Amino acid sequence: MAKYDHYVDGEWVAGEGEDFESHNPATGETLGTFPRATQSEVETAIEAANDAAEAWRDHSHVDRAEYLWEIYHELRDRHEELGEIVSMECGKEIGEGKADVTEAWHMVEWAAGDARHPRGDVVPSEIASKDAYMRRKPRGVVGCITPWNFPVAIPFWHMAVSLVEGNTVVWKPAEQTPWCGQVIAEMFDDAGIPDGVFNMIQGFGDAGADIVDGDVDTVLFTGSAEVGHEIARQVAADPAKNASCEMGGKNAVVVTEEADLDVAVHSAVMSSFKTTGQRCVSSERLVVHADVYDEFKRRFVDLAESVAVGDPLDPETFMGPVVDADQVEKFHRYNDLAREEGAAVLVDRADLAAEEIPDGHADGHWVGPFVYEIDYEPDLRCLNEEVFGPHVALVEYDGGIDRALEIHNDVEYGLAGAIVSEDYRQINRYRDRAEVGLAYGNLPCIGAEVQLPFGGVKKSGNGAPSARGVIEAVTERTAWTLNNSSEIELAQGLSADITTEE
Ligand code: UN1
Repeated sequence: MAKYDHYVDGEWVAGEGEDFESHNPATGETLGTFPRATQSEVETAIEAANDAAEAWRDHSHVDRAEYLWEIYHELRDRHEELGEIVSMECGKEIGEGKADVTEAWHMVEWAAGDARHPRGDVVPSEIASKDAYMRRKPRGVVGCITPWNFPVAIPFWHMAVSLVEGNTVVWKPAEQTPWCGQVIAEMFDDAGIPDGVFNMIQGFGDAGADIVDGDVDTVLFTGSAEVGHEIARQVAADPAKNASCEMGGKNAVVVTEEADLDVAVHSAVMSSFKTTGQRCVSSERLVVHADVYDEFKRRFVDLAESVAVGDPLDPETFMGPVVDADQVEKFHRYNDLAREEGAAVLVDRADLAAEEIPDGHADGHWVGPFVYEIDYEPDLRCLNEEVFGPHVALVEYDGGIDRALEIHNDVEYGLAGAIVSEDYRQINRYRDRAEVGLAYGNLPCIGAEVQLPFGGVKKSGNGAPSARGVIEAVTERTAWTLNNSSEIELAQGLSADITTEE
């Protein structure tokens, strides 16, 4: 089995830390051995990125983007192969594994294409002889910490824009998906990116913390709320640094009495069970009007009973396994909690039946849908805390759209949500009042395109570390004013005369 390295300063570096293994969550099979970065290895990577920063920022945006176009083509050429690696390493079904790679090249295309678009603003001045502009400069070194559930797409959300804008990067892939990290690093190596501009170190949370503590200018983080809030707090204490963090959600789909139930059921199943509920935009709450509740429930339950859980490499599979044993344990813990809090269980495939587990996959992390109904009360933990699995509550409401919104917004998170309704007044009310960063009408609350600002409000994050949001995080603005006259004239009626004592 292959043993892989870190990629630092243009070299593959063996690393002196302990080794760790990557496992296939569907089979338990070991996929590769990786070095766990030590603090001094993280520091060396950050030093390389700092040393490379000056020369990299001297390239034009268009020249920097050329390296990314190379990667864009390699992502497309290796679509099938890399899609399978994603499926094998994080357990997503193959269609989603391939979509992860597609999302990655879309992001690279956006960032590299953006290199030829205007940047900054021309700002009018009060003084006719002055030209004023808003210009952007790279911040320097960007530390990127990415999750396992989009192991190819999200690294490119962070890194593609950071690099085109003239920053160098130090990246730590999730410890569950180091092989995807390895392949991405190979692509940067193939593209011939200058030494030190792109650095990848493998490791766990301690290595992530060393990036955050290290000599980096910006931290981009996508992952759990627990870790993200700690990073945001730590970075806020250092005025020289900034952080853009995207964390989880306790997302809801609202189905009103005016809903087309075909759209509602389809949207809810996609929102709750795609990626086995392991998207930060997955929906664990379905808030359904009393008039349509019984029919919606019957149809949703039927599908939850029958969605195909199985081998992620089989194109007939809808849901693969969850990523690891910790996720299985958390899922069961929250299912038990829901029961304790008074849930009436409607579908319990949590312990997947032995005959549903594909041959040769007994060591996989298998779970199936767990669906329950519960009377809404504000403080129920099962309606407030993110599980990150196919754990779904049906909550019935009575009254107008504002009652649905009250329930929808009554969580600390605010990432994604959807409304299903044929009534434009209800839809627009939801659009204006739903406390989320990504809102959908008559659609699932998953599947955002890369050119949208991806990020949430409230506990779900700040700064949206994708597309335009990344530009904000990884550049500094300069308000630049040039005088075209040999006289100095100031704005606000401020006198430019120098009076002397004579
Ligand atoms: C995530 O949920 O962790 O919007 C990222 C989507 C994807 C990205 C999801 N484009 O569903």
